[in-house]
Order: sequence, then C-alpha cells, then structure tokens
Amino acid sequence: MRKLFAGNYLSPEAYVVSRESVNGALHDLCMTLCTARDTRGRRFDSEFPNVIPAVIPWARRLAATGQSMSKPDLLAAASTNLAQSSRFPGVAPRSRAEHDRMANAIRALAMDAVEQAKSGHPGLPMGAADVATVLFTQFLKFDAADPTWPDRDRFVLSAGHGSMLLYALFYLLGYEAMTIEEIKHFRQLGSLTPGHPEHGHTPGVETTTGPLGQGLANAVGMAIAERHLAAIFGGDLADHFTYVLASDGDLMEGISQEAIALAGHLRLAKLVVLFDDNHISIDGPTSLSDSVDQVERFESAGWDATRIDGHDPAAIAAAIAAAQKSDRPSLIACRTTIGFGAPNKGGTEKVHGSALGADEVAAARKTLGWNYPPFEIPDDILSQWRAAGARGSASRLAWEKRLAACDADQRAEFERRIAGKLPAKLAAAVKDVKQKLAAAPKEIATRAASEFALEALTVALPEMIGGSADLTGSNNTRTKAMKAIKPGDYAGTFIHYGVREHGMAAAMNGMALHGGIIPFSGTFLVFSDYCRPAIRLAALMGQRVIHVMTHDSIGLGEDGPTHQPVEHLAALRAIPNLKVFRPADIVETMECWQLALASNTGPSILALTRQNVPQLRQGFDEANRCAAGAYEIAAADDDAAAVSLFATGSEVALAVEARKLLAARKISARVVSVPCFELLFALPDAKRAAIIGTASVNVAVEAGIRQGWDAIIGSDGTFVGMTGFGASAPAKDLYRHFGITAEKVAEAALARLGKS
Ligand SMILES: Cc1ncc(C[n+]2csc(CCOP(=O)(O)OP(=O)(O)O)c2C)c(N)n1
Ligand SMILES: [Mg+2]
Repeated sequence: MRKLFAGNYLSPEAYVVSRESVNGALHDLCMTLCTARDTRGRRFDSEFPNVIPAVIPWARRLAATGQSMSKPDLLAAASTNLAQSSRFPGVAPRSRAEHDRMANAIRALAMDAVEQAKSGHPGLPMGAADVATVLFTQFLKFDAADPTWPDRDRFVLSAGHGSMLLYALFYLLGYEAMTIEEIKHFRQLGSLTPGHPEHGHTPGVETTTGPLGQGLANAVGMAIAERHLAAIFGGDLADHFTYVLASDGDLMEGISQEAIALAGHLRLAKLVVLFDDNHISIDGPTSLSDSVDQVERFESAGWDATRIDGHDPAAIAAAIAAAQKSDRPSLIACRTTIGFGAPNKGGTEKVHGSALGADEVAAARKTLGWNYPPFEIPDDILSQWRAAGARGSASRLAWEKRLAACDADQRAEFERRIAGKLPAKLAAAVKDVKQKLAAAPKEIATRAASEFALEALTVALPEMIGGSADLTGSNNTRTKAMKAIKPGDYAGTFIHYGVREHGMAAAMNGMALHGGIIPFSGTFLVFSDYCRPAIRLAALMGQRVIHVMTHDSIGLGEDGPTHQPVEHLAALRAIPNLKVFRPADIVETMECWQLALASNTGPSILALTRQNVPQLRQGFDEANRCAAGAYEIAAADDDAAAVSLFATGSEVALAVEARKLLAARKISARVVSVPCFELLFALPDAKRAAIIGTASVNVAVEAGIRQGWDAIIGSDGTFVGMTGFGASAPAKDLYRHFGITAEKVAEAALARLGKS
C-alpha cells in the first residue's frame, strides 16, 4: 500500500485520488500509514480535517491487516465503504474566493470562445457558472475519464444555446477530447464545440439540445430509465440522478408542461431541475410576455420547488443536497444575472446571444478580477477542476467491481441491454410468428397485427418499454403481459403517457439516450405533427426509438379530416435518417418491426391501419422481404410487365386487385410493395433500379399526397391518392369518394397505355 505513496510525497494522480475520498478511508490511510504530504508539501491531516468517523474504523482495520492491495482494489474498497457511510464525496472549493475563481474560469472561457468565434451565447455560461461549479465539484457523480460509465449522473443542458458552459466544464474537468484547441475553435467546422451541444459528436454531451424544452423532456425519460433499470437490476447497478439546467425559454415552451406533469405524477425523485432564473430572454425582460410563478407551477405538478440566489454557492449546495433527499422531483429556481461579470451588458438581453466585444470583455476581466490572457487558466484553478473531474473514479471502479461480482447471467443481460444489442432469440421469435401466420393467415388491421407481433417481441426483448399517449386501446401497443410503470413502482414495461405526444416522444429519446431500453409508443399518425420536433432530434442523434402510429389514412373513416393524415407520410419521409414503415399486412408488419428493432442508428415510424387488410403474404418465407424497402409482391404474368403498380400499406391490396383487372384485359402488370422508402433509396443504384423495374407505365397508389413518389415512379408516373383533406364517412365510402380503388388504379394504367 505504501507504494501508492512514493516516499513522503504523493504522485499528482494519487493526490487526486486522495482528494476524491477526502472525507474517508484514503485520507485516514494517509494519516495512519505514512505522514504523506502532497506535491505542494501540505500535510493531509491539516488540509482535510473532515474525516467521516464511520470510515475511520474501517481504514484502521484495513491498515492493521498489513495486507497489500492493488491500487484499483484499494480504491474500490475505499469507495464501497464510503458509499455505505457517506454521500458521494465532493471536492468543495475551500473558500468563497476559490469558488469564485473556479466559476470565473468558466466565465472567461465562455466569453473568450464567443469573442474569438464572433458568434455564440456568453450570457448563460457566465450567469450559470456558480450553479455549475457547485454541481460538478460537489454533487455530480461522473468520471471525466469515462464519459459513458452507465451509472453516471446525467447532466442535461436543456438550454443548448449555452453550449460553452458544457465545453468549458469538459475542458476544465479533464475530458480527454476537449482540449483548449477545441475551445478556441468554438463553432467552427469539424470542431468538438459546435454551436449547440450535439450528442454523439462531443464526448460527455448527453443529448442534443437547442430546440428549447426538449432537453428537459429528454431528462424525464432518462430519469424513468434509471428507475426502471434500478427496479430490474437493483441499486448496485443503477442508482444515479438526472440533473437539468433549464432556462426561461425551456420553461415557456409547451413541452415543458407535459414533461413536468409526467415527472411529477411518476414521482421521479431523482430528477433535479436547476432553473437559470435570469428573467431575460431574447426580446428583453421575460415580463414582456410571461408572469408565471414557476415555483407554484412545479409544486402544483407534484414537485418540490424552491427559490435561491443562484450566485450563492452555499445556498446552491444546500438546495441540491435537499433535492437529493426529496421523495419528489425537484425544481431549484436559481436567481441569476445573465452575463454575470459583464459590467455594462450583464443583466440584459445584450449578453444572450452575441459576443461581448473587446471593450466589454476587458471590463468583465476587471470586474471579475481575472487577469489572465484569453484561453489561459492558472495552474491552481485548473488542478482544482481536474481533481473534481477525477473524484468519481473510485466510485466508478467500485461500480465495475459490483458489476463483475454479479451473477453471470444478470451481468451478461445488463451488459447486453446497455450495449443495445438484440438478443439471439429475436430471430427465432420472428420465425415462429411467421410460421404460425403461414399455417393460419389473418385478415386483421395492421395495428392489431402489430400487437400480435409485440406479444412475441416483448417476451424476447424485455428491454422494450411501450406506451401510448392515451390511445392504448387504439394503438394496440400494450400486450396482455405488460404491466404499467406507476409512481414508486418502475418495474413495469408500459407507460401511460397521458395526452402528451410531444413529451412522450422526447421522453422516449431520453430513454434511448440513457441506454438499456428500447422505447416504443403509440399515437395516431395525424398527431405525428405533435411529436415532430422530438422525432427530428431522434433522427439527428441516431437514436433507436419506435413510434407506432395508427389510423394511418382516410381509412380510419368517420372521425373525419381532423384525424385523417394526408401529408404526414410525405412529411415524415422528409426527415433524414428516419425510417417510415407502412406495412401491407400482418407478415410485413412483423418484418417491419424486426427492421425497426434492428435499426440502432435512428428512429422508426410504423404507420398502421385502423381497418382490416387481407394477409397478402401467404406461405412461409424466412427472409425479411421488407429489408430492401420494396419488393415484388405479385409478379407479372409474363417476363415483360407492361405496368408496374407500386403501393404501400392498405393500398397494396388494391394494387393486387388492380393487377387482376388488368390481367382480365390481357395486360401484364406486376405489383411492388414499398414498405419503406428510406431502405429502398439506400440500396445500390442497380438493385434499386431492378426493384423499380422497366415497365413503360408506372402507377403508384397511396392514400396520401404524391410528394416523394416521383423518385420511384418518375415525374411521368401516375399517382392515385389524395390531393386535399379527407372527410367524415365510413372508410369504404371515402375510398370510393376520393377515387382510391382498384378500378381507378387499373383505369389509370389503361389510360397511360392508350386503352381506356
Ligand atoms: C423551440 C425554440 N424556439 C426558439 C429558439 C430560439 N431561442 C434561443 S434562446 C431563446 C430564448 C432565450 O431566453 P432564455 O431561454 O431565458 O435564455 P437566456 O437568454 O436566459 O440564456 C430563444 C427564443 C429556440 N432555440 N428553440
Ligand atoms: Mg433567461
């Protein structure tokens, strides 16, 4: 053990380690085993007197055995003991002056980076620097050496425009990728410091933020994920907080109401929102447009809520400590001054989103007493920050040890889920369902087909967490075996999201980002508009979330045009990296589910019918034919088809009927089912061309608008579909009324052939 402390001096690394557990075992070991001094010659016992009494006997016992332990073992043992006897240790600044200098390091980096880029948002990082300093040095459980440690606390900067706050923190805390060069290249092409934080681009960024309100709602999903995994795998593996920094704008957005209502209802006690309560937004004081009492608002949603001075480190620490103990989610409204330290522009909208200008930067340096050149952090402050960045290492090692000590099956399952790997039994489950369908075909709505698929899938994939925005019975997203997640009981796999489509979609993103969960949910396709901002971010972040969207056309019938999607398939297909599936029958539904689950680099939509459709795919075929995005579901009678008929979903059956009508007229037509445009377009040119074929006449039929179809049928192709809104009537009448029938499809082909 003495080897850790070479001579009378600690290596810088060991110093950090000792600081990490300053209140505990290693500190005591230092005092007991050697009269060590740190690299600056300071004795530990005089510097760190706050030894927690509970740990001392353990350390003494360990010391008395005289056994030698490897450094990781020693750290793990120390931290396990600490975890049992104290809260997660911090490295609180030792004085107010030290706190101020640490917070000013954030402020300086933020104003310098924005100044250099001549673009960005200095106000938030400067205003929230005190809150961040307290949180990251004393409370947040993380290890800068491993930003992906599954049991880290999550920190979500919901107000993504304040991205320099995150980047400054990452640099100061010692995240390897975040060098000072990256800070100097803020907002430049290819840098790790883009304008708004981008998950998957910058290590440590938990979610992509910028569209206000999304991060807060993501955090609700993260907090649900944590509670669920704790319920399934136990607190040894999942036990962490989710913190959010939210701005006025975040809380003005409607999605925030959905998010806080759900979090309050579910009693997500480990969710803590730090509100950057600066009373300023872009147009000026928030009083121009807002007079909500946020504390009362959150309280009424079942939260603990409190108001503090966001520049008082002691008040911040006390509020976070109290929030950690609460049995409800907590809001801490931190009254701050936007652009704190900028003497002329601080406190006004002028510091929100533009560089301060050389004069104001110089004046701010003076006000803050920060006498260092741009991008330079003095050694003592940097090492204090780096110590904060390393203080979680023992905790992480202890967690890794606990994981290693788990039952082998439980460990393998936890690791599989966190890695997002599908279980081997999925393929067998799909095959089994397909064999059953070959033996006993079903003419049912694809939404019911989806439920049929889910009965098998949710058994094979326990990491699937379903839900619905108050349309459970219509969306068919809950199988009989799925239990609901409830306040205080998070072991279930179904979430009643309430009538909150936007919050639902954003929470799903949070669950996927957290890891260990494949979220899926349901609403009507027409309400994809209510989810769209979150779906777009899922696509941007490459997250596997699956939206079951039923009632996918005028085929829903009597509810009328408010509920009948018309432009929605086209609008969703316009989102890059989103797979829009519209299966034609129960077999395609199973195959599309399989593809959506396998698609771990982006979200999927399953657009499903309310009305029954025939099972077109008869016989057993193990291959997933939908994987190509489109395939010939009915071949032409001879080699050279005169007509190619393309269709999706419920209209594939119409195309198959139209093919028969054409055959009766001695015209050879083939039918191509197109369950997923995106997969078709991703094929190599030759393969795609082969599927589209070379018939002289192309006709597409889909009960939606034409937009997007030209890429398949050509601008000279004929489209049978919708050109405006639907109407209220039984589905069959509507299809006739809008001319979406087998006869009309056949007529369109005949007209093109000059045979009508
Ligand atoms: C959904 C959405 N709408 C608008 C914007 C543009 N925008 C960025 S920040 C902001 C408001 C700024 O006020 P606040 O959120 O209080 O941030 P602060 O100025 O205090 O940093 C707006 C409207 C956005 N990012 N997202
Ligand atoms: Mg504000």
